[in-house]
Amino acid sequence: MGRILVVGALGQIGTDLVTALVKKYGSDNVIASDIRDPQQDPGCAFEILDATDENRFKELVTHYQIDTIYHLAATLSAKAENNPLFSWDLNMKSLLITLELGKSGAIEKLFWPSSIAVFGPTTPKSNTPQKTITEPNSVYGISKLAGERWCEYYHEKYGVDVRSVRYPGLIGYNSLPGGGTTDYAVDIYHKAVKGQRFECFLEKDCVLPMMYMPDAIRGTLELMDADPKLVKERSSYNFSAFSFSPEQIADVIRAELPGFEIAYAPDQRQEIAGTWPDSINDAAARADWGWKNEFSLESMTRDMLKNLS
Ligand code: NAD
Ligand code: AKB
Repeated sequence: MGRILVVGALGQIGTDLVTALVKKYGSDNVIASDIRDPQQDPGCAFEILDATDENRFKELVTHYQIDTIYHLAATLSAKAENNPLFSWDLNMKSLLITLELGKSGAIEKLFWPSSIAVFGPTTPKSNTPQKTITEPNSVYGISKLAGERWCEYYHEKYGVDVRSVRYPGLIGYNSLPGGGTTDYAVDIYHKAVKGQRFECFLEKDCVLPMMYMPDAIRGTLELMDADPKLVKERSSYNFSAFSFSPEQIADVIRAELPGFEIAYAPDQRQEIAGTWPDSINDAAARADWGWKNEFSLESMTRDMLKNLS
């Protein structure tokens, strides 16, 4: 077995993914990388890697005998609107470098996450199907949709074993989110445990699909472990757990912390959120490779509050 390279490993997902990979495969078999230095020991080897630097990618793949890449580096939805061309360049160029590594046979397997951001204002909003209208109108959504098309293309034309899910908003306690539209659903818990009032940048009734990080990491590893014949969707799988609005999550937090207060000051992130589905149909992931979420909004909330306290 070759080693695993995690790109963008210091971000919200990478922090938990590296821990899970080290636990599963051992610290000698996992290499964490990012464009910045770690603030704490990632528990395995760490290398600086700019995901748009093809030569450095090749150097690390050869040096560490990498056979699997988890490519997490990207600019997320809210941040991408501030710098569209930079974000397009990072999100696309880095993906194409990793797909080319798959095409050349330098690596055997690639994970690249897509997002519910591939959907847009013309997509059916509820129980959004796997295959449906995808006309995103955010920079991030456009890059994720193009990325999905490239993944399927490289799989069909060159046999690249690339696997992907359309993550919903992810919520975890080990790391902070990096500039997305669903970030409020992490920040709210940090304020709640400090006994502070939370000001939400989305409208109180804006329902979005969300998932607890332990489920997201387990599902990601299950997809990567699945028999290739079972992975029928090579663009990206719908991937879902539950949905809620800011008002609903605040009610569930209040059931645990009765004094918790929330106020609303919607900003430009509401424009993005308003174009995304309120719920996702992930029947294909469940049927093809057995995806099943464990956490609900209520059990996630109890676990978040316990761990953050
Ligand atoms: P994040 O912003 O928290 O982390 C991204 C990491 O990439 C950061 O550590 C950053 O330093 C690093 N990075 C930035 N530019 C880089 C570069 N040029 N080279 C190497 N590293 C670079 O993001 P995340 O939430 O961990 O998301 C990871 C992936 O999952 C992204 O592709 C994102 O679109 C996708 N995703 C995330 C969510 C979510 O809710 N977190 C939902 C859907 C999809
Ligand atoms: C974001 O809000 O940008 C991400 C995502 C759903 O892709 N959390």
